[in-house]
Amino acid sequence: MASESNALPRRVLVTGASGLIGKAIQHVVLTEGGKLDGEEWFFISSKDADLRDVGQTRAVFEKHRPTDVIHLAARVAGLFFLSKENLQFLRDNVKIDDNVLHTAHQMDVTKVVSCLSSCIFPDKTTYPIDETMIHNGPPHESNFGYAYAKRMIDIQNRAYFRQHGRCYTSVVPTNVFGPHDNFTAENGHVLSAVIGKTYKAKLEGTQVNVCGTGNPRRQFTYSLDLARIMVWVMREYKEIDPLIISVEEEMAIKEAVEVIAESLDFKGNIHYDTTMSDGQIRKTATTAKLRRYLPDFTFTPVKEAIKMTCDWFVANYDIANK
Ligand code: NAP
Ligand code: GFB
Repeated sequence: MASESNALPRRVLVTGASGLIGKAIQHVVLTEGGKLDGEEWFFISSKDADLRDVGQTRAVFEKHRPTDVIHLAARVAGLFFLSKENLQFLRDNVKIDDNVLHTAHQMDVTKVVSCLSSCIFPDKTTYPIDETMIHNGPPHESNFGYAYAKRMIDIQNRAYFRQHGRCYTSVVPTNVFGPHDNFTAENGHVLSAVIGKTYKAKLEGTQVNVCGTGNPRRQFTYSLDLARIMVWVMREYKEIDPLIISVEEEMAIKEAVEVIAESLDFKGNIHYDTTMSDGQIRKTATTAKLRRYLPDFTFTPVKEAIKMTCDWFVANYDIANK
């Protein structure tokens, strides 16, 4: 991915940098040599500032004086936790996003790249979904609080452009997984939660309980691939309109569970608890726009990426969020 790098020097602030995607961006920038001459990067978490608080947001921006922001900070969870606390996810994320975008504007930040999510897509829709369809009808009821908060980022970006000419934009990742994920059964996303549960079942000699039928299909995107593309977006993407970032292929949850069991060498029983929700059956997104920009980008094959994530989890069991 060639870079024009014509706007250097650049001071990039990454919010939410201690999370799954933030750690992947740190890896790409600091370990894979993704940092360009003339760039300085600052990685912050909630320990540096609670971005729900406008004063703390302002203080951390004043400290680092960014020219560009990759905004990842959010209250995030898998389906089951999100659906229990729609109000809290709505309120916290609306506050975080408003504080970050408005402080960025007040401090003359040139570019902000925020994260939407494929769970914000309309529930009743035609497939595949593209970037123009995000607001066409209500999202799935299970995560409406989180989804409406995320949709507001796109509305805010348009308003900052219309009123102030700002290039504040967003990406739409699908279901992301990788090292440093949240592997807890309580609020992890499906892959990380099932990795955590399967490894525990292996250690304890018990069965694995998977939620739902295993039939829903998801586009599972490896965090390192997403991070590589997000760094490109920060440098090169000039649109206000969102960009879907995802692998093209879909995988049934049941198939993913089998890949996890094989990767962790789990030979015990796998039970599907069909009394639990399946959530949205599918939310297939098209990657046509991404392909127009980056026709040659190669995603890590999903099975390989699941195996690498399992290996990371086992090797880092002591420090993993499980
Ligand atoms: P994550 O692992 O849960 O990390 C969340 C990050 O946000 C952490 O660094 C956390 O800091 C920070 N944070 C949370 N509340 C904060 C607050 N009040 N003030 C400051 N920082 C706060 O999330 P992720 O999976 O990396 O997601 C990053 C972004 O991608 C989010 O905007 C999410 O909506 C979006 N996204 C994620 C997925 C996915 O499948 N994971 C899919 C689509 C979009 P601490 O560690 O200090 O708490
Ligand atoms: O990753 P996930 O929680 O969220 O996956 P979504 C939920 C799907 O996986 C449902 C099944 O079909 C569940 O029945 N599943 C099976 C499990 N076992 C488990 C388990 O142990 N934990 C979890 N969590 N699911 C997400 C949003 O929707 O979309 C996220 O909730 C994010 O916040 C993401 O925006 C992109 O894929 O349904």
